[in-house]
Amino acid sequence: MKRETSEKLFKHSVNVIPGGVNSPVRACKSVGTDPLFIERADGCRLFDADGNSYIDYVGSWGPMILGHRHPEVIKAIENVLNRGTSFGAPTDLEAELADLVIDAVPSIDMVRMVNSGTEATMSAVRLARGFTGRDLIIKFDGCYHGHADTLLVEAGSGVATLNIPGSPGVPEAVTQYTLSLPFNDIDSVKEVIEKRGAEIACIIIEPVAGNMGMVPPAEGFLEELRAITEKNGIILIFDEVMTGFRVAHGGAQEGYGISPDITTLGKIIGGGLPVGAYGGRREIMEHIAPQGPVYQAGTLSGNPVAMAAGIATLKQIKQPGFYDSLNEKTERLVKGLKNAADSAGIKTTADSIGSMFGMFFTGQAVDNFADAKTSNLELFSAYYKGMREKGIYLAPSQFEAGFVSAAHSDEDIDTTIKAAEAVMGEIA
Ligand code: KE4
Repeated sequence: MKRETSEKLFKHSVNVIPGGVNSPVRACKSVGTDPLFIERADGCRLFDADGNSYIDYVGSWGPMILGHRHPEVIKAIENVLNRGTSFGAPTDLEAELADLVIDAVPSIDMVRMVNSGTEATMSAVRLARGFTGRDLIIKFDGCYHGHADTLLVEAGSGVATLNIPGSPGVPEAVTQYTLSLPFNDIDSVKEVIEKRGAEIACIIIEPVAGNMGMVPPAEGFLEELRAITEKNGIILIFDEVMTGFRVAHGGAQEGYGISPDITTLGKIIGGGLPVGAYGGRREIMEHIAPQGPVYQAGTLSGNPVAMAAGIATLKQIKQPGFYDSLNEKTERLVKGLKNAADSAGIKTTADSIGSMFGMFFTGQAVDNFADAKTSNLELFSAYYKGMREKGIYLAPSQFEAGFVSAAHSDEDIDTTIKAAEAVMGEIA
């Protein structure tokens, strides 16, 4: 495929933007190639600067569950522009989106809009600390909750040891309050709570992990987590920035029947515009300024244009049957990808939850980050590049999830499976 224009644009961007991108994963470094510059998108397709078209399974990393440029979303954005773009004052739209979130997620009585998933999780952790008066937090290896200092930690060696900063610039003084434990390992949680339960403000988890590749919770893991946090007065935060409105209308918490104390959201609720949110039980949320003492603010929080896009999106996905056909398509896709690998003798572990999917290039089961890291990254890179050459746009990392949209047709799924059959044969 022709790449000249993307290459030219990338040469310019790398001079003026670190790595030429505004978010690291987009640079495609981990798959050893350069990024495509996207000209436009429509339905389930992206069109790059050289005019090549791709079936898109990244969907802007989750938001585009309706597909690109859904007419209702575009119309809602056009309409709101007649009112203006930002007032720095409350509007009817914020409560309208809040209502749609509260109706969909029973554990949420009140919700605060912010501008990104990072802001949502950062604020949720501060709220949990403010509400409990405790400092320690627990997260899980391989779960990503955005880039707030307190959540950018790598697992220390050994379960209960304190953590090491996950990036230069994050002081030990901050990460000393964050413990990272193996995902799906309830014993490690029990061990830490045994020792330091009274100091722990919250446990934050992606109920279905999507940032180490897709890793579902082990049978009973979330239930035990809910029980033990309840018992110890620890706030349970479900980070549903990716899974919210994705794995089910009410998120993973609906699918698994768990009621967390705080939920963080993002991506889909902005319909492609910058929106994050955190919400939960009224008695907790009332601690947020200006109603309570826990401070959190944002110039563009609840921005009318972003709210309009989110409202239009959530109205579409609450239509009856929306998830049934979407989830079926996803299951068929993953089965096809897995069969393609099997026929080429390539060992993979593939799965889907709702319209989120993952495929690890490893023959073993993947229950946590350590398992995920047994994947063959060269093989994944060859697969990624081969599929891109055939017009299939996947996430450029083994440790990301894929997404199917309502705009993907059965024919698009068939085309994707055929491309995988060819590529798997080539790379085997
Ligand atoms: P943002 O700050 O990127 O809006 O959200 C952070 C975040 C929080 N929680 C979860 C579960 C998330 O998946 C994310 C962001 N996801 C990544 C994709 N792995 C965004 C892509 C990127 O970093 O460019």
